This record gives sequence, structure tokens and C-alpha cells, in this order.
Amino acid sequence: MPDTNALAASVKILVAGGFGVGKTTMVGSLSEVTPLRTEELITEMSSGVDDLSGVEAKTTTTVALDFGRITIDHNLVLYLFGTPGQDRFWFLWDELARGALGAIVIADTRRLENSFAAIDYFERRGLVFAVAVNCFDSAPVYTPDEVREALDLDAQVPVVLCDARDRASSKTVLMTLVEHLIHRATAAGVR
Ligand SMILES: Nc1nc2c(ncn2[C@@H]2O[C@H](COP(=O)(O)OP(=O)(O)OP(=O)(O)O)[C@@H](O)[C@H]2O)c(=O)[nH]1
Ligand SMILES: [Mg+2]
Repeated sequence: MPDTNALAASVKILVAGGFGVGKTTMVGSLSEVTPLRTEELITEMSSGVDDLSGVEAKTTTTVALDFGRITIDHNLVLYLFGTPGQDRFWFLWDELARGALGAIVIADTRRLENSFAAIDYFERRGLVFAVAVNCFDSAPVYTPDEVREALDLDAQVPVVLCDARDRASSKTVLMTLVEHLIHRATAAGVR
């Protein structure tokens, strides 16, 4: 019996965004394998540097990457790479972004500015991305268009509201990105 997985396209997707927006949570909710995590305790060095407002219960932070995998169908397997959120790990981004086809940028409406740098990074490199607004319980609710305006995004960038803890919700975000990637590739005449 042939191994159909061997025929599937493997695509690398980044899950990025500012400190504590829910990147590790989203990779974990999406992954069909136990996700690889590189969490370390947040140290005193973080105080005054990382904005913990809204995620005061958070005790750990990603120090290298998150890794997970999700099979969309027998043609497509996505490998998910979550980035670290602290600024001191920016040096890892080029390595993590290498070979990626697209990215999800997670944003928290209480601290939208935390995700500016990730958006700027992908815009400058021309990497296709979608924005996922992680709707924390205490966060102000804005429409996708309001978020688009606040983040000064191009009209074609998809903006989706989500709950990063919920697999179905995170999968909707991922499928929005995949459809956006396919749409872009088709428009560019790539088959
Ligand atoms: N209420 C609520 N809490 C969430 C949600 N997503 C994540 N959390 C919590 O928010 C905190 C931050 O989540 P992480 O997934 O660690 O965030 P991160 O973006 O990976 O953080 P860094 O790697 O440190 O940048 C954790 O305590 C999560 O349990 C959400 O949708 N709603
Ligand atoms: Mg993390």
C-alpha cells in the first residue's frame, strides 16, 4: 500500500506576534502531535521590559520556538513554528522564518502595539500573513475592520477574531491563511 503522506506537500507556517499574545497556546491547540515547547520561567529581568498586563498569570515564556504539525488533507501537511515573544530573541527570527510560506500574526487588543514589530517584519520580507485577534476575556472587542485600521494593514490582509485556546477557532484562522495563500498564488499565475 503506498504511503500517501509521502505525496503530501509540506508547508511551513509561522505563528508570530508580540509577547504573551497566545502563540504557544495556538500552536498547542492546533497540533495533532504533542507540541514541542521551549518554555522557561519568566525572570525578574523581564519586569519593566515585557508587558504582562492582561496575562498576569503567565509564568513562562518561549525561549526558542514552538513546533507542531497539522494534516489538512492527504495533499497538505502544515508544520507550525511559534516564535518567541520577548525582544531579546529577535536574533532567532531570520532562522525561524527561512522557508516559511506564510504566517499568522496574533494580536491582543489590550496591547496591539506589541504585534507591530512582527507585522513590520513580514511586510518588509514580503511574507504573506493573516492577523488573528486573540479575544481574551477582559479585552476590548473591536471589529476586524477596526483592528485593520489600528494596525494600518493593507486591504487584502485577512483579519480574523479567534480564541487561541480553541482548536476549531484556531483552525479557522489557519484555513483563512491557507486560502489567502492559494488566492495569492493563483492570482500570480503560479500553478
Ligand atoms: N483568557 C485567555 N487566555 C489565553 C488565551 N490564549 C492564551 N491565554 C493565556 O495567556 C497566556 C499567554 O499565552 P502564551 O500562549 O504563553 O503566549 P505566547 O504568545 O506564546 O507568549 P510568549 O512566548 O511569552 O511571547 C497564557 O497564560 C495562556 O493560558 C485566550 O484566548 N484567552
Ligand atoms: Mg510562547
